[in-house]
Amino acid sequence: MRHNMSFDLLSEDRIQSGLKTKLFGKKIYAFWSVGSTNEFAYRRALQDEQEGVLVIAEEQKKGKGRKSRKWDSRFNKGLWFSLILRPDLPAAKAGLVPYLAGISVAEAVEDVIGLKADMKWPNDLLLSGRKFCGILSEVEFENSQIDFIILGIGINVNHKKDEFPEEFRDQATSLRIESGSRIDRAQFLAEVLVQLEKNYNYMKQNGFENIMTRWQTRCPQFGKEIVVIQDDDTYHGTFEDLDDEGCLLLRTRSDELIKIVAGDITF
Ligand code: BT5
Repeated sequence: MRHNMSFDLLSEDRIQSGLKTKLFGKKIYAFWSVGSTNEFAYRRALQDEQEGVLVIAEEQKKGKGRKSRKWDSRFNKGLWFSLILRPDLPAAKAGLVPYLAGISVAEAVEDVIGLKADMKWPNDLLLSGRKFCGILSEVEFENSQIDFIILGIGINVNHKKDEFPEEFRDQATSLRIESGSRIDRAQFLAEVLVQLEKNYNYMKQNGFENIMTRWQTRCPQFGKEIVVIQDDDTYHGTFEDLDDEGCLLLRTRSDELIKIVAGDITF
């Protein structure tokens, strides 16, 4: 199949010319097709690549979700990218970085498209109750400090409804479907990177508290009754809080407080 879409290719030049950041995206690896941007970035980071490097692809052949799930990353439709971060933070804080990423994407969506995205624990972003963005952060530790974090973000931008796989078509959406118009991905990426860099710098100065509060106010399930699945266990209770490592604290009906480290909320 021939692609006639040179007006909207995420080339390094095109991305670079729209950048408004000081650090994020100053060095770019832009691929037509790659296995996973997270995996490429991880390998580069192991070879001492510096903070702020952006790895992005038009298509991922093996886009990854959490727990060996797949992330559908079809050609030319979305933003599939990873950033190398090297925050000077203890290992215990690594789990908070995806929250920072989530609100950054939500704030970019609100600024550019005027739509208010909801957060779904742990790190999904929804519009009209459907997922348009997923975040996968992978961390390398050195003793009890973070050596680097690969922050992977997938955003469905210009998909039409029938461009999602049938198995999750009803649960997925794109910015185009929600806004009713096609979106310039390079411009939108520039906005996401601005918000990410702003929040990242803010966090370095002020810690995560305000960021976590902003996340909570965007999460409709916060403080409400939820069902959480962790491995083979299902828990019912109230989403009471997030702890200082990003774990979900669930108040069960028998008034126990359970800490959920990794799981999924079902509706
Ligand atoms: C995620 O996992 O949502 C994390 C996705 C991270 C993707 C980015 S893209 C750039 C970087 N490089 C990578 O290789 N990955 C990152 P999880 O919460 O486990 O959700 C995965 C589930 O979401 C799948 O099992 C599907 O049900 C659904 N899904 C897959 N692709 C989707 C898509 N494009 N849009 C909406 N839902 C999708």
